Amino acid sequence: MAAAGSSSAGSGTFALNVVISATGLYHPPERITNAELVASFNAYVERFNRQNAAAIASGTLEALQPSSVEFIEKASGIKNRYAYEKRHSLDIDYMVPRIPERPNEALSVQAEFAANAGRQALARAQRDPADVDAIICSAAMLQRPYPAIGIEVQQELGTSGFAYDMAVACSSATFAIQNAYDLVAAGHARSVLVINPEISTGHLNFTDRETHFIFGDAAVAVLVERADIAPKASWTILKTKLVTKFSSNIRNNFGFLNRSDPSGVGKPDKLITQQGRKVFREVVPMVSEMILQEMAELGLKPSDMRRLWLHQANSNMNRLIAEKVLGHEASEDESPTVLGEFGNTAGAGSIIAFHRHCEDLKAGDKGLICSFGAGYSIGAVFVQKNP
Ligand code: CO8
Repeated sequence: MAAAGSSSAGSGTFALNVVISATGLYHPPERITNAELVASFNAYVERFNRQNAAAIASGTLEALQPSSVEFIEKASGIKNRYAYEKRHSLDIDYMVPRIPERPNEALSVQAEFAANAGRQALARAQRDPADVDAIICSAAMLQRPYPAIGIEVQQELGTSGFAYDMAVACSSATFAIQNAYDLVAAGHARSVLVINPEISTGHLNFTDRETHFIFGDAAVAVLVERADIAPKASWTILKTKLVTKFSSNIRNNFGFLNRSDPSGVGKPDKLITQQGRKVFREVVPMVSEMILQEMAELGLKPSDMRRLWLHQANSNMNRLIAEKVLGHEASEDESPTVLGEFGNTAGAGSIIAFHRHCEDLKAGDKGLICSFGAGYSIGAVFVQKNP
């Protein structure tokens, strides 16, 4: 089975033969509201400033500034986020989720997280796990380098063939969807389960005013299949496009070489750091121009785009991008947000928006799943609803 149509670097325009059969979503039960998060952060700040009052008064140390619910909601649109472990994340003596290590014989935390979403996607697609040929487990951060989390999920779900891990920050899911498409189009697999388990709170700095409110935890799964074998060929993939451009404006220096310089171990740069304002300014034009260019290649006018399922980092960012793409201010129906409930779930955000807001579309309706984030990385997946 070969893909038809044109193809340029990072891009594919396809014959109508590879589909998204179903999606799955899992989030942990515990939720943190902005009020709870800010109360914890401000208690931490108050104690830090009190304990360091002399140094602050002498000018050798800068006082920490408090956070505020009003700022968070206005600047980002985030109201809540799900968290793998809430109590220690908010306890000012820890400010880190406590997730006990498990023995090697037990299912690992991230594999369990991934399997929950994967199982749901398989059930919704009416797909027997044994008929899945590959799993791609793609996430901003992976719990360990090897053995691949994806291979553990393969064993847990009972899928066939092979599995591997990959990581492209907030574009982890869309990049993996293109990989899955390529596997199917090249004939290496007929059915590929893409899973994106994001335990973002594990690498979030709960003591950093700039970022403490941004991230939440969720896992999503997308079943990509050959149309002719899919019991539920829900969405045809019309086109994908991947773009990257190097930037350190969103960066995490955690890695296997850290122990080679003990002076850096445990420093804040080993968690996520970002220049949010710069990211906002640089990414909005990159994303909107890329989408418009890809729409032109597909011969799609703004009025042909029924819905945009955009990356969920910031509601103001999405409003600007959607307006540039559609030519008018987008309604919640045209560009739904899930930030209020989930916060930024890294790679999972655009898929959560799709999962939650796709059932009402009609056969023939076209839409775009689009992620953007660290790298920079942008991943676009144009889809069309099937009867
Ligand atoms: N409470 C109150 N005030 C605050 C706070 C706070 N928490 N934080 C900052 N302020 C203040 C600042 O000090 C500043 O004050 P002043 O004007 O006096 O200097 C003022 O508020 C404005 O600050 P900013 O300019 O920083 O505020 P913005 O309006 O730019 O909003 C955002 C900040 C919300 C971060 C915004 O810039 C944003 O969302 N940018 C885009 C970020 C983005 O898209 N990132 C990409 C996605 S992330 C990704 O790809 C990473 C993947 C890896 C996952 C990692 C999981 C952990």
